[in-house]
Amino acid sequence: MKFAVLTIFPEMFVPFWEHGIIRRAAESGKISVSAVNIRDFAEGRHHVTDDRPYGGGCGMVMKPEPLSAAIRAVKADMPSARTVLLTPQGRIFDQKTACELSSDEGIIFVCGRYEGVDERVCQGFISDEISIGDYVLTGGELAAMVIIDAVTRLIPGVLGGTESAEKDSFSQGLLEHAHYTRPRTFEGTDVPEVLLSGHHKEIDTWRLETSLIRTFLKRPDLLKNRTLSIQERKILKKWCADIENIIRDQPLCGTDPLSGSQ
Ligand code: 6GU
Repeated sequence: MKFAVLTIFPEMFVPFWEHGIIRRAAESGKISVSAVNIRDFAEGRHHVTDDRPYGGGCGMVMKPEPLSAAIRAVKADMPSARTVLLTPQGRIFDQKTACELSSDEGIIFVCGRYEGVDERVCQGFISDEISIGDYVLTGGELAAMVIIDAVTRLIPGVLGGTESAEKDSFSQGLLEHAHYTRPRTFEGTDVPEVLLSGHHKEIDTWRLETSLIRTFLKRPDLLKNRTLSIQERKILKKWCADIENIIRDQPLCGTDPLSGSQ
């Protein structure tokens, strides 16, 4: 997978390319990365990339000529790549989109800055608009890094055997189960006994249970949009029964503070 990023701050990407899994993926040839300076495509002595908006108003707009020239130059090397504009107006990035993008041959990211990009560039040179969430960043650079990071780890062979993408939070529509490592007792809290038992089936069941309960407590919206497996249904029903038993076994006492009566 080839990633090219068009930005006026290419230096922002240097530490990103040079660490961790992104670095390893680049070194092993699973990805190739480049940050292209839009300023290099700007004419004139000052290589200006922005200008005042027609119609007035505050803020600056990215000029169309340098940006379109930069996109054309990069596209010549990556003819099959989609051209993604990072903008808060784009569709919201999620794990499913990361998965879709991970089978592309190449992606060109265009990082907007200032108040926005000249509309004629958006219309003539951009195939996708993506946002990373409902908040406003000063530019698309961090968003491009977020997307490149999430996509890279899904490319086959990028994660080693010990770091699996299949068990990720979201990949099965559930949050990941709880994790423990040594020591066995930390500040008075023990690792759950089942994890020390060596019973792989029981461990899998426990993990699925913690995964389900976490999702229910932290992100119930994820459960609503997902079909439960037979085993998951069983686990949830067991909890329901356990909770009902607890309630049934409690004696009724005191008054109901919500009813307002004494
Ligand atoms: Cl992709 N760009 C900017 N500037 N702000 C954002 C964003 C992108 N995604 C969320 N906020």
